Amino acid sequence: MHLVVANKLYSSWSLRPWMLMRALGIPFQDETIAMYQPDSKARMLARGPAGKCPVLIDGDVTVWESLAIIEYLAEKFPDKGIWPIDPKARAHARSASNEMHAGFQPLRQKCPMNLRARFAFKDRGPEFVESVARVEALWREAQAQYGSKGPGPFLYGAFTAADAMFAPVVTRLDTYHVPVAADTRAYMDAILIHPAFVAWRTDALAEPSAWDVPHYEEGEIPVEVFHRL
Ligand SMILES: N[C@@H](CCC(=O)N[C@@H](CS)C(=O)NCC(=O)O)C(=O)O
Repeated sequence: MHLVVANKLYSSWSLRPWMLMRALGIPFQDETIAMYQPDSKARMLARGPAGKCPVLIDGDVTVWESLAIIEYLAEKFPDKGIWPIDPKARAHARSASNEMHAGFQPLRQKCPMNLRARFAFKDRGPEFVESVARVEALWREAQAQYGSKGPGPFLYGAFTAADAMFAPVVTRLDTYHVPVAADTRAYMDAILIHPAFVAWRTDALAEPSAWDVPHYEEGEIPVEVFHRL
Protein backbone atom coordinates (compact mmCIF):
# COMPACT_ATOMS: atom_id res chain seq x y z
CA MET A 1 0.00 0.00 0.00
CA HIS A 2 1.09 3.51 -0.76
CA LEU A 3 0.20 6.41 1.56
CA VAL A 4 0.57 9.92 0.21
CA VAL A 5 1.07 12.51 2.93
CA ALA A 6 1.76 16.24 3.09
CA ASN A 7 4.64 17.81 5.09
CA LYS A 8 5.23 15.72 8.21
CA LEU A 9 6.10 18.91 10.07
CA TYR A 10 2.61 20.30 9.56
CA SER A 11 0.11 17.83 8.15
CA SER A 12 -2.14 16.78 10.98
CA TRP A 13 -4.54 14.86 8.73
CA SER A 14 -1.64 12.88 7.23
CA LEU A 15 -0.23 11.98 10.65
CA ARG A 16 -3.44 10.14 11.58
CA PRO A 17 -3.41 7.19 9.14
CA TRP A 18 0.40 7.13 8.98
CA MET A 19 0.74 6.73 12.75
CA LEU A 20 -2.03 4.15 12.88
CA MET A 21 -0.46 2.00 10.16
CA ARG A 22 2.97 2.28 11.70
CA ALA A 23 1.75 1.63 15.25
CA LEU A 24 -0.22 -1.47 14.25
CA GLY A 25 2.42 -2.90 11.93
CA ILE A 26 0.50 -2.49 8.67
CA PRO A 27 3.15 -2.43 5.91
CA PHE A 28 3.13 0.56 3.55
CA GLN A 29 5.41 2.92 1.73
CA ASP A 30 4.91 6.64 1.93
CA GLU A 31 5.40 9.63 -0.31
CA THR A 32 5.44 13.23 0.87
CA ILE A 33 4.07 16.10 -1.19
CA ALA A 34 5.10 19.49 0.23
CA MET A 35 2.33 22.08 0.60
CA TYR A 36 2.53 25.63 -0.74
CA GLN A 37 4.90 24.78 -3.60
CA PRO A 38 4.06 25.77 -7.20
CA ASP A 39 3.31 22.14 -8.11
CA SER A 40 1.67 21.03 -4.84
CA LYS A 41 -1.92 21.10 -6.05
CA ALA A 42 -1.16 19.34 -9.34
CA ARG A 43 0.80 16.62 -7.54
CA MET A 44 -1.95 16.10 -4.96
CA LEU A 45 -4.62 16.02 -7.68
CA ALA A 46 -2.58 13.39 -9.51
CA ARG A 47 -2.88 11.18 -6.41
CA GLY A 48 -6.44 11.82 -5.24
CA PRO A 49 -9.53 13.62 -6.51
CA ALA A 50 -9.80 16.11 -3.64
CA GLY A 51 -6.29 17.45 -4.24
CA LYS A 52 -5.43 17.03 -0.56
CA CYS A 53 -3.47 14.60 1.58
CA PRO A 54 -3.62 11.96 2.94
CA VAL A 55 -4.48 9.54 0.13
CA LEU A 56 -4.14 5.77 0.39
CA ILE A 57 -3.53 3.85 -2.82
CA ASP A 58 -4.04 0.09 -2.60
CA GLY A 59 -3.76 -1.43 -6.07
CA ASP A 60 -6.67 -0.03 -8.05
CA VAL A 61 -8.36 1.40 -4.94
CA THR A 62 -7.82 5.05 -4.04
CA VAL A 63 -9.09 6.26 -0.67
CA TRP A 64 -8.96 9.90 0.38
CA GLU A 65 -10.09 11.57 3.65
CA SER A 66 -8.30 10.44 6.80
CA LEU A 67 -11.31 8.76 8.43
CA ALA A 68 -12.27 6.93 5.24
CA ILE A 69 -8.71 5.60 5.03
CA ILE A 70 -8.95 4.39 8.63
CA GLU A 71 -12.28 2.65 7.93
CA TYR A 72 -10.84 1.05 4.78
CA LEU A 73 -7.92 -0.28 6.84
CA ALA A 74 -10.29 -1.53 9.55
CA GLU A 75 -12.17 -3.59 6.92
CA LYS A 76 -9.00 -4.86 5.27
CA PHE A 77 -7.25 -5.75 8.55
CA PRO A 78 -10.03 -6.88 10.93
CA ASP A 79 -7.53 -8.52 13.30
CA LYS A 80 -5.34 -5.46 13.84
CA GLY A 81 -7.53 -3.88 16.53
CA ILE A 82 -7.94 -0.65 14.62
CA TRP A 83 -11.14 0.01 16.58
CA PRO A 84 -11.79 -1.37 20.09
CA ILE A 85 -13.27 -4.89 20.10
CA ASP A 86 -16.02 -4.15 22.62
CA PRO A 87 -19.02 -2.70 20.68
CA LYS A 88 -19.73 0.00 23.29
CA ALA A 89 -16.10 1.08 23.36
CA ARG A 90 -16.03 0.96 19.55
CA ALA A 91 -19.12 3.19 19.30
CA HIS A 92 -17.52 5.64 21.73
CA ALA A 93 -14.22 5.59 19.84
CA ARG A 94 -15.96 6.20 16.51
CA SER A 95 -18.04 9.05 17.98
CA ALA A 96 -14.93 10.66 19.48
CA SER A 97 -13.01 10.28 16.21
CA ASN A 98 -15.85 11.78 14.16
CA GLU A 99 -16.17 14.64 16.66
CA MET A 100 -12.46 15.26 16.13
CA HIS A 101 -12.78 15.12 12.36
CA ALA A 102 -15.66 17.59 12.27
CA GLY A 103 -14.95 19.82 15.26
CA PHE A 104 -12.54 21.55 17.59
CA GLN A 105 -12.14 24.41 15.09
CA PRO A 106 -10.85 27.01 17.61
CA LEU A 107 -8.06 24.65 18.62
CA ARG A 108 -7.26 23.62 15.05
CA GLN A 109 -7.35 27.14 13.61
CA LYS A 110 -5.45 28.92 16.37
CA CYS A 111 -2.81 26.24 16.89
CA PRO A 112 -1.79 24.60 13.60
CA MET A 113 0.25 21.45 14.01
CA ASN A 114 3.91 22.46 13.89
CA LEU A 115 6.65 20.08 14.98
CA ARG A 116 9.44 22.55 14.14
CA ALA A 117 9.30 24.50 17.40
CA ARG A 118 7.42 25.09 20.66
CA PHE A 119 5.80 28.43 21.33
CA ALA A 120 5.02 30.52 24.41
CA PHE A 121 1.59 30.13 25.97
CA LYS A 122 -0.83 32.95 25.25
CA ASP A 123 -4.51 33.67 25.81
CA ARG A 124 -6.39 32.48 22.70
CA GLY A 125 -9.91 33.37 23.86
CA PRO A 126 -12.88 31.64 25.51
CA GLU A 127 -13.82 29.42 22.53
CA PHE A 128 -10.31 28.04 22.50
CA VAL A 129 -10.49 27.31 26.25
CA GLU A 130 -13.86 25.61 25.70
CA SER A 131 -12.42 23.48 22.90
CA VAL A 132 -9.52 22.33 25.09
CA ALA A 133 -11.88 21.57 27.98
CA ARG A 134 -14.01 19.41 25.67
CA VAL A 135 -10.94 17.46 24.49
CA GLU A 136 -9.84 16.86 28.07
CA ALA A 137 -13.33 15.74 29.13
CA LEU A 138 -13.58 13.39 26.15
CA TRP A 139 -10.21 11.77 26.82
CA ARG A 140 -11.03 11.45 30.54
CA GLU A 141 -14.38 9.82 29.81
CA ALA A 142 -12.90 7.37 27.29
CA GLN A 143 -10.14 6.33 29.67
CA ALA A 144 -12.44 6.08 32.69
CA GLN A 145 -15.04 3.97 30.88
CA TYR A 146 -12.93 1.91 28.51
CA GLY A 147 -9.24 2.55 29.16
CA SER A 148 -8.79 -0.31 31.59
CA LYS A 149 -10.17 -2.87 29.12
CA GLY A 150 -6.91 -3.24 27.23
CA PRO A 151 -3.19 -2.98 27.82
CA GLY A 152 -1.64 0.42 27.61
CA PRO A 153 -2.21 4.01 28.63
CA PHE A 154 -4.30 4.92 25.58
CA LEU A 155 -7.91 6.10 25.29
CA TYR A 156 -9.38 2.60 24.96
CA GLY A 157 -6.52 0.62 26.52
CA ALA A 158 -4.54 -0.56 23.52
CA PHE A 159 -3.57 1.98 20.82
CA THR A 160 -6.48 2.40 18.37
CA ALA A 161 -7.62 4.69 15.57
CA ALA A 162 -9.01 7.11 18.16
CA ASP A 163 -5.51 7.71 19.53
CA ALA A 164 -4.25 8.28 16.00
CA MET A 165 -7.09 10.74 15.37
CA PHE A 166 -6.14 12.73 18.48
CA ALA A 167 -2.35 12.53 18.08
CA PRO A 168 -2.16 15.91 16.27
CA VAL A 169 -4.22 17.48 19.08
CA VAL A 170 -1.69 16.13 21.55
CA THR A 171 1.11 17.81 19.59
CA ARG A 172 -0.80 21.11 19.45
CA LEU A 173 -1.35 21.19 23.21
CA ASP A 174 2.34 20.43 23.66
CA THR A 175 3.67 22.80 20.98
CA TYR A 176 1.74 25.82 22.26
CA HIS A 177 2.24 25.10 25.99
CA VAL A 178 -1.49 24.92 26.58
CA PRO A 179 -2.15 24.36 30.31
CA VAL A 180 -3.80 20.96 30.90
CA ALA A 181 -4.65 18.67 33.81
CA ALA A 182 -2.18 16.01 35.02
CA ASP A 183 -4.16 13.11 33.50
CA THR A 184 -4.27 14.89 30.13
CA ARG A 185 -0.51 15.43 30.29
CA ALA A 186 0.07 11.76 31.09
CA TYR A 187 -1.94 10.75 28.02
CA MET A 188 -0.08 13.30 25.88
CA ASP A 189 3.26 11.89 27.03
CA ALA A 190 2.16 8.36 26.07
CA ILE A 191 1.46 9.56 22.52
CA LEU A 192 4.60 11.70 22.25
CA ILE A 193 6.90 8.81 23.20
CA HIS A 194 5.10 6.23 21.06
CA PRO A 195 7.66 4.81 18.58
CA ALA A 196 5.32 5.51 15.64
CA PHE A 197 5.06 9.17 16.60
CA VAL A 198 8.82 9.42 17.22
CA ALA A 199 9.41 7.98 13.72
CA TRP A 200 7.05 10.55 12.16
CA ARG A 201 8.70 13.40 14.07
CA THR A 202 12.17 12.22 13.01
CA ASP A 203 11.08 12.29 9.36
CA ALA A 204 9.48 15.71 9.90
CA LEU A 205 12.69 17.22 11.23
CA ALA A 206 14.57 15.89 8.21
CA GLU A 207 12.36 17.81 5.77
CA PRO A 208 14.11 20.65 3.93
CA SER A 209 13.77 24.09 5.51
CA ALA A 210 12.66 25.33 2.06
CA TRP A 211 9.34 23.62 2.85
CA ASP A 212 8.82 25.71 6.02
CA VAL A 213 5.56 27.63 6.20
CA PRO A 214 6.36 30.87 8.10
CA HIS A 215 2.77 32.14 8.11
CA TYR A 216 1.83 29.31 10.49
CA GLU A 217 4.04 31.01 13.07
CA GLU A 218 2.86 34.60 12.74
CA GLY A 219 2.26 36.14 16.17
CA GLU A 220 3.89 33.24 18.01
CA ILE A 221 6.97 33.51 20.22
CA PRO A 222 9.24 30.47 19.78
CA VAL A 223 10.69 29.23 23.05
CA GLU A 224 12.31 26.08 21.65
CA VAL A 225 13.33 25.45 18.04
CA PHE A 226 14.17 21.86 17.23
CA HIS A 227 17.40 20.96 15.53
CA ARG A 228 16.88 19.90 11.90
CA LEU A 229 18.20 16.43 11.17
N1 LIG B 1 -10.74 16.28 5.60
C1 LIG B 1 -9.47 15.90 5.01
C2 LIG B 1 -8.51 17.07 5.19
C3 LIG B 1 -7.28 16.94 4.29
C4 LIG B 1 -6.44 18.21 4.31
O1 LIG B 1 -6.94 19.34 4.48
N2 LIG B 1 -5.12 18.03 4.09
C5 LIG B 1 -4.19 19.12 4.01
C6 LIG B 1 -2.89 18.76 4.69
S1 LIG B 1 -3.11 18.59 6.44
C7 LIG B 1 -3.85 19.40 2.57
O2 LIG B 1 -3.69 18.47 1.79
N3 LIG B 1 -3.69 20.68 2.23
C8 LIG B 1 -3.27 21.06 0.92
C9 LIG B 1 -4.28 21.89 0.19
O3 LIG B 1 -5.38 22.11 0.74
O4 LIG B 1 -3.96 22.36 -0.91
C10 LIG B 1 -8.97 14.61 5.68
O5 LIG B 1 -9.49 14.26 6.75
O6 LIG B 1 -8.12 13.91 5.12
